[in-house]
Amino acid sequence: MKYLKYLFLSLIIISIAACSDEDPDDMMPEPMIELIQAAFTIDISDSDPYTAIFTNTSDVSGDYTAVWDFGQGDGEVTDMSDQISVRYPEAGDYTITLQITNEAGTTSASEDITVGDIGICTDGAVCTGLPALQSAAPFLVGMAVATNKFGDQKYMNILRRDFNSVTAEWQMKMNIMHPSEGVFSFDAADAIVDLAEANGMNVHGHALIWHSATPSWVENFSGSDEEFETMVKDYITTVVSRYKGRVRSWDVVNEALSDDAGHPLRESVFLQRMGPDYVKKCHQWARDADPDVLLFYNDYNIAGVESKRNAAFDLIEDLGDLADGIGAQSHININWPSAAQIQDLIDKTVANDLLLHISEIDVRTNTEDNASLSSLSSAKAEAQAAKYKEVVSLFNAMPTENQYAITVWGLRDDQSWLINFWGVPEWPLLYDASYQRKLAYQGFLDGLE
Ligand code: 9MR
Repeated sequence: MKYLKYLFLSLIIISIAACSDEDPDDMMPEPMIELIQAAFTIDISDSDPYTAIFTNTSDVSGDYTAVWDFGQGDGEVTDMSDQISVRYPEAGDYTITLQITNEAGTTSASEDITVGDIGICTDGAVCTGLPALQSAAPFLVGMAVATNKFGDQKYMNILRRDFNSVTAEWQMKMNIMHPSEGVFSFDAADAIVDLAEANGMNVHGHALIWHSATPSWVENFSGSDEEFETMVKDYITTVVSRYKGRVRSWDVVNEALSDDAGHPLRESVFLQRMGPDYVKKCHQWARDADPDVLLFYNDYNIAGVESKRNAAFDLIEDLGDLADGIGAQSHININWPSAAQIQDLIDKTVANDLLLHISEIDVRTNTEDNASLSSLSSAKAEAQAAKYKEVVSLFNAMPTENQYAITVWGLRDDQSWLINFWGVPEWPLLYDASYQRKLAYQGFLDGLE
């Protein structure tokens, strides 16, 4: 018994000694449970601009629960999925909260969204409360469209909401509609005209003849000049007749003038094969095919370069009754052209009893300091809004009977042709890459006041 007592005491002493050598961490019976910080991201569905997709990005492990409040007054919902889609059909402001709970406690994250009349905006700046362009403007407001975007619901919602006229950005040009001899391809053009018709939109046809969109079989036409002319006549007659009564207006020969001194007709296969009267002939064939269609002469730098403006009005004067209007493309920038130059274009349009189509407007910002901007600064965004406002306001003030339309050359900044063309970042349009309305949109509206 006495020995047992000593043995027991010795064991206690040994175990105390052993414990005191141990790392204190190893003494914890179980690993510590840490709080999980709740986090989530919001995306807007590509197929439905009123549906938000919430992705739970909390760094979860072990046992936890995820409880959402989607801000629609439906209370809390426990949902452990990684991604949840929720539809917000009603306009308004919503706060979405995610709570993550584990043994260590609860954390939460919240984000606000605004639902406007074109769907969900994740940035409330200028995305709601603004009227649609087409309801604010007393003239047609056009958009350059392409069928490859027709599956994008957000694009379509904005198109239908803001615009009441369309121009095909490339799908109604000769290289697309007459790709090889004897072959016509109207699928895309038909889809554009059908869309416009289904939505009560005007269609501006662009462009019957353009040196930059001439198919190679036409460039290298193997027949005689006479056969060439017959082919062009057939082409124009076929296209204009096909869309008779559905396409309200056509650019007949796009950019016929060169930029050489005096702006003579540009060297092209049409000038070479058909002679200096070729523009007039093309207008005549278009007029014969549809006597009611409006015929435009469309070119760039019409406002900004005085000599070209004058040359364009001279060319139109030569066309007499075969021209109804002038298309000033308006690929402009925040500093150019000046209000006085635009006003001169307007005055000459009115003096010549023509319609004016601001036919392809986009406003560059990244034109100074070697295109050093890598994002749109607020100063440039404001300058851009001011330029849109100036153009719209001058156009709006001209006699109604001389206004045809203002057409914007693309919907979203990142879809603009200018980015590839100049090879530098640019943000020339009214909507940013996330379909948020920019200050430029507000500038357009301000021009209507
Ligand atoms: O923006 C258009 C671009 O997507 C096309 O690839 C290109 C060729 O069809 O045409 C661009 O639009 C031009 C318009 O038809 C005429 N004026 C200049 C425009 C920019 O190049």
